[in-house]
Amino acid sequence: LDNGLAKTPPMGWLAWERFRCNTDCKNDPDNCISENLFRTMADILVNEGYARAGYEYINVDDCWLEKERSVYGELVPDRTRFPRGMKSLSDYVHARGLKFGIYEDYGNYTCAGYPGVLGYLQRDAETFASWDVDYVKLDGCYAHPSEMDRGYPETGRPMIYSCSWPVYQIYAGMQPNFSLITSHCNMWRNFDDIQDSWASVESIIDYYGNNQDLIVPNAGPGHWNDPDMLIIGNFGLSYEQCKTQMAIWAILAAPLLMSVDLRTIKPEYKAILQNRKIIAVDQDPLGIQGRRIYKHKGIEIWSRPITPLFQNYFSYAIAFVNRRTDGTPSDVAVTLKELGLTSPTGYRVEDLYEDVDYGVLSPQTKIKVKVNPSGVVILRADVQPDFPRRVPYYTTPK
Ligand code: A2G
Repeated sequence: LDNGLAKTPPMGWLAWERFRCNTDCKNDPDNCISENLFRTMADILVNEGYARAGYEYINVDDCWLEKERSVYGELVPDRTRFPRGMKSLSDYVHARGLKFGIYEDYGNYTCAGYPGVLGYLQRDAETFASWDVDYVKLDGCYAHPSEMDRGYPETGRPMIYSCSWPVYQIYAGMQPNFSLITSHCNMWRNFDDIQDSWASVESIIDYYGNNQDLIVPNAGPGHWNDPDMLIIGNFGLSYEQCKTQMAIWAILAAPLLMSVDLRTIKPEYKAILQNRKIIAVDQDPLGIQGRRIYKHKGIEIWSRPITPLFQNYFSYAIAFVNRRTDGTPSDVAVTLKELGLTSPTGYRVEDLYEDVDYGVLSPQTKIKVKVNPSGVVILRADVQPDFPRRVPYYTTPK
């Protein structure tokens, strides 16, 4: 969607995977979907370095509404859990220099059974604009997949549109119309909801790899494929698996929406989420989504073209993933040329998790990495300018 937003994939925090539809503020006040939860997460984004690393959006998901619209037909946030209302929460988020996102559904009901926008599309869009909403996720439960392509109405307020409908169209056996989707949406879901397990993350990685010829060309500045939230720091992934999710999401040019309890996250997981070098890959201004370029006997190699360019040669982020189940680290040895890195000027290669600088390597150089089970090694290879090999462009005045 060409609305000037999401020039790079949106980054922020989204409630759903970790906090779900917990509405029990009586027995579980600290974890229920309430204004306090979002205020707390907004504070932590700012106070604990996430905002400085690029995480900007505080996003509400399902279960924020009253079960009925007002007698005037307006959406009403749950009165006990959001007593100050959504404008007040939005103001709180904005006062911290962050942006505010909300969730609704194209159909009669949201997936969790709260009022959907059907019949109220324009009106609800205006309501969100009046609350200074910056981001709307529009889900597709209880809606007709064929009618979702109309997109979301304009309100005059620029908002990111996160569209769930491609995945509902795929579930309904339709082939999504990606030219409509890229023109109506800043980001969209292609596949199943992420769950807190490695099996779920693997299934997403496989989906994006197996369908990359259809998926990859649709990504670019303003319009991104969304493989769903980062679940780093929760319960289901090991440390290695968390590193893999972060690396592959960066290769996929994915929105980085953390769904984790930032109050209790352990420092090593926070470090993954705040890894500046990997975030820079995700946020690369060219916005070219990467691909799986090798898959054999449980070893995968993923590659993404990034800046800087030199002449017609890109720089690259390269991720090696070990999906073997034999439980020992695997060595992978490959020349840069075999990875498609052919600039005769060479590449400066560094590891983005470990502090390893390989120096400047020629395309013929073989690099060897050791990849832990269900883990990743992610490298960055910056193409070198060739001026030392050319006649200098400067001359010494005589
Ligand atoms: O509703 C759907 O399952 C959403 N999935 C999920 O992300 C979450 O919002 C949930 C809330 O009830 C898609 O948007 C594809």
